[in-house]
Amino acid sequence: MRMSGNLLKNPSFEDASTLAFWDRSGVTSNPGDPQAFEGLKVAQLGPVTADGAVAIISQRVLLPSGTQNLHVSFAVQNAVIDGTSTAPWRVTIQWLGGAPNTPVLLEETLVTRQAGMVTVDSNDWLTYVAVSGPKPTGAVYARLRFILQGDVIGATNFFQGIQIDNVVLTTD
Ligand SMILES: [Ca+2]
Repeated sequence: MRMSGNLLKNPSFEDASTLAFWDRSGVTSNPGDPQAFEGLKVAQLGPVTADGAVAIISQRVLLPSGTQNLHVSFAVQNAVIDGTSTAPWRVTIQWLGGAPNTPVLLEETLVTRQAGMVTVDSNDWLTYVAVSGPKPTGAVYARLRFILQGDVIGATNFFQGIQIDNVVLTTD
């Protein structure tokens, strides 16, 4: 099968409407950034300010016929908000059936924050590329999720936020 174009809408978060086409939960925003990875705006998750608090952006896409795997790439950097340590984050794919409110058939974690990831400069983006496992039988849609979660380990709060830009989701 020929590789698809980007399945995501508003993939660089440039739409004038805040995070258009992305579903959101928790503290999220769409700041302008003169040092955006691409264009002029980014998606920001957090800061999360409690143990277990989450900030999520996600987008559901219809899978093209013949989809076998999904490929995702994106850029990420720490959002320098309050100087505390950065919260863990992960990127997942949920494979969904075709019925309304269908249960998630399978959720895969494609990328997690690397221990010791430090991007404190305002133009210090890291880029990631990941490939899912095979599409489960019955999957019609997929949901790409960026999840930031506050954590407390001992006396240390991991409450910082992150910024995301230039997300590309394609089939093989
Ligand atoms: Ca952008």
